[in-house]
Amino acid sequence: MGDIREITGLKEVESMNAFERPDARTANTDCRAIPVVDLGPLIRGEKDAIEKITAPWRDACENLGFLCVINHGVDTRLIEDMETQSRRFHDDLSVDQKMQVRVTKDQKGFIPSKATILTHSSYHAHTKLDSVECYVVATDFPDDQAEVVKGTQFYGPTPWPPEKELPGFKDSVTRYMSAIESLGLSLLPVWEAALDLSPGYFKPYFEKPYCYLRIAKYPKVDFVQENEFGLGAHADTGFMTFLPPALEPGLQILDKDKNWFWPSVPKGAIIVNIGQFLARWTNDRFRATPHRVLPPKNNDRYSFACFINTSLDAVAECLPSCRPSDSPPKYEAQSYLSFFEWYMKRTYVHYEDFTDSDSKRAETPKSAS
Ligand SMILES: O=C(O)CCC(=O)C(=O)O
Ligand SMILES: [Fe+2]
Repeated sequence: MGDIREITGLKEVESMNAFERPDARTANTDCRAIPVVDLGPLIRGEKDAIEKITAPWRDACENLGFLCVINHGVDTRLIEDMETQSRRFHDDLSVDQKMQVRVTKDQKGFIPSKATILTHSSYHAHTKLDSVECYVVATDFPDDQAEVVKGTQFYGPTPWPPEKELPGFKDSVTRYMSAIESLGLSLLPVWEAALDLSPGYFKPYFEKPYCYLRIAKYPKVDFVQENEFGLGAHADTGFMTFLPPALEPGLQILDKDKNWFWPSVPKGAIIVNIGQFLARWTNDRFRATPHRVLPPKNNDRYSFACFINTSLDAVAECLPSCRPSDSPPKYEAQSYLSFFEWYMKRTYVHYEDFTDSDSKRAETPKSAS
């Protein structure tokens, strides 16, 4: 498959002496509105809701690959509370406490700063490790489920900080995640209609949705070099992502002409974008759009992207409405589990420490150098 990070845009500064280069945040990057879809009719259960939403949804997915939803039904207080919970996790716990819940082979838990780089990237300008630190919460499975008993990768439990260290944290985060999961599942009829699929087509693929939440902190940085990122350019992995815009700027999106821009989003909206698993399912009719985060200047930045995906064992084979008439589909049928595993091994340096049957915790993640 094509590398989603074949991205340029820094050439003009490459020839400059390091001391003459401007702060990367001051580069000539415009601010643009992204498509806005009103989910009010769907949330209110109006009869013609799907018809109203389908055309703008399809248009956004086939072009920018990013949109935002308003009147989405997620209580503002839940979003505000997640901001508080993110700060509590990152700022109230000590490094030792965070390392007690460090990331497991299942990609759940705390990932310290400078642990991430897309090691399969051909985007040579991005040579530094990302400054983001994050805590990942993901769907847990019953203890007696066969894969859990066997220790299959991604089926193990989320390591939570003890309740006495962060009272109410688990409860708040779980409540937020289930609100976003419900929103995602309520949108399945919209995805089906936008892809000309029969009603209910996606339902069996979402029997046990595998969802995860990245509770991230981007520390403020005085000066940002041109190949330095909070989170380097990437496209998300799964089906759909929900991201309430962070209070500090930082997110940039790559348009179809390979220009980066800062998205502007109405107050209260939630950003929605497409992951690579859905994009390959649609034979790239829907776009898994590269995006990145520049470190903030004035204040630390907190974000909580929630990824709503199919069941881990769901197999995506080019959708009937996306099959090319004159050639085979670009991608082989693949399960979400095997795609996710492929992606994670190439994204996190700590994955060198894990094998499928290895249930031990990672040691401190290695640096890439
Ligand atoms: O922090 C943000 O605004 C975006 C985060 C993101 O892209 C991700 O976690 O995949
Ligand atoms: Fe992302």
